[in-house]
Amino acid sequence: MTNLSRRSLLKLLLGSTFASRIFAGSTFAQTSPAQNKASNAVPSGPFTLPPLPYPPSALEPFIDVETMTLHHDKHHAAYVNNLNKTLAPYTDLQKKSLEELLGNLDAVPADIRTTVRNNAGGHSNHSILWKTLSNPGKKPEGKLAKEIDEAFGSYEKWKEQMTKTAMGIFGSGWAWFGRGKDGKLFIEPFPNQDSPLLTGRTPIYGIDVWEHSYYLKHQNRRADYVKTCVEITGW
Ligand code: MN3
Repeated sequence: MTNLSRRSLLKLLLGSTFASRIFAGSTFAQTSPAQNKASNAVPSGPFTLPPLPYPPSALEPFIDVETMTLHHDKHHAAYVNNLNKTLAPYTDLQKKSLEELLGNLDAVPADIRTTVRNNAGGHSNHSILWKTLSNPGKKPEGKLAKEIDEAFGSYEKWKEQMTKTAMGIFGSGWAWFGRGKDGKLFIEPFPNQDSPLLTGRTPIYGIDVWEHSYYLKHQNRRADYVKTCVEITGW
């Protein structure tokens, strides 16, 4: 036998021993905990966390980098993960958009309805929030500016009403500015993670008054935070 063929034989033997060990169960013993882990793991879809459209420090000093990072990477991510986990057994519901899920909650099984309401709401609300902070301080223009003047008197009056509405919320919730099915603009308080989408309306801009959105920087001073939000809203 040549050296080469001996080496080949050795390789073959080692290979087959290795292969037989794999088939004898060591690989299965290794994969089953991994499989268990996979079944407990949060599904990666159908909903995904949108990246922040700017660096988390972009709104310093108004919104600090720690709050922005926690708010997006932990709180918003949790709504997305919980929604995916809840919808995992429901392939029909996974095909629906946030608008479709929230706009027709009666189509969602009763035992997961509140969870879907809270987490689809949380995902939708925060996705809109990050976008509305993209142009800090930029005033509304064109048609929307005109509509705001008509509906609220002026942009200053709009700010006052947003502030009053946000400050009037007891506990956690949102002040939403949006458009109704009739095309009319509104400002209204919403509890928890409720969205205007629940009643078929379109959310445009919201102030998140959950403590997680301001407590690190403003502690209990919700008024300071709300004032900041209204000033840094961009259009
Ligand atoms: Mn929040």
